[in-house]
Amino acid sequence: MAILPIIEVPDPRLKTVSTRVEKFDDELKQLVEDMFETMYAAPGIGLAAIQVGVPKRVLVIDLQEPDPEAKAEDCGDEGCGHDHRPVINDPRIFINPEILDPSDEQSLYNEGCLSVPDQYAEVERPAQIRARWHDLDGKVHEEDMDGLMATCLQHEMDHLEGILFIDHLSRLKRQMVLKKLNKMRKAA
Ligand code: GNR
Ligand code: NI
Repeated sequence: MAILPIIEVPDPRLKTVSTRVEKFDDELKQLVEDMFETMYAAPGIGLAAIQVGVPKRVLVIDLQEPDPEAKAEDCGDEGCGHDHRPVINDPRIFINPEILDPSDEQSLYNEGCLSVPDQYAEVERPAQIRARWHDLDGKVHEEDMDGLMATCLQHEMDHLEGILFIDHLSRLKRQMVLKKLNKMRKAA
């Protein structure tokens, strides 16, 4: 297991079109393990292989949504303002994913990306999709998705085509986001 460095803009590798996985071998399993460790450490809810410099069509997602059944845990820090509800872990692996019949209905989500750190912007995408992908054994799966899962999978699949969420914004908004990021980097 290893936490891998995450590539950030303007690294040109983020523009790579990733290639399909042909061999479902131990090297692939190792990559997926390292991607989960890297995503949880970041922390993030999804990661594409190209974000750790590997141009293969491999994604991991874990939405880590708060457990609606569980009560908030007291962190001891009075009024700290954070949500301390335990999350439900649901690690998902998508190899060679495809999107089938995206809905005409769109949904807006305030997206972020580990490769564009600490920057957020509203992106519109189809609200419902059907996804098809391979698992680690090469077996094919299909599932209807909506909500954050549909948004996140489409964000991750964009990475496989060398596209970032900021590429969906107007040029003005994209430049504003990149300027803010540079300002933040200089301050750090
Ligand atoms: O951690 C992430 N959060 C997120 C929020 C809204 C829409 C998409 C995402 S994915 C992002 C992690 C990432 O950069 N994946 O490529
Ligand atoms: Ni991203």
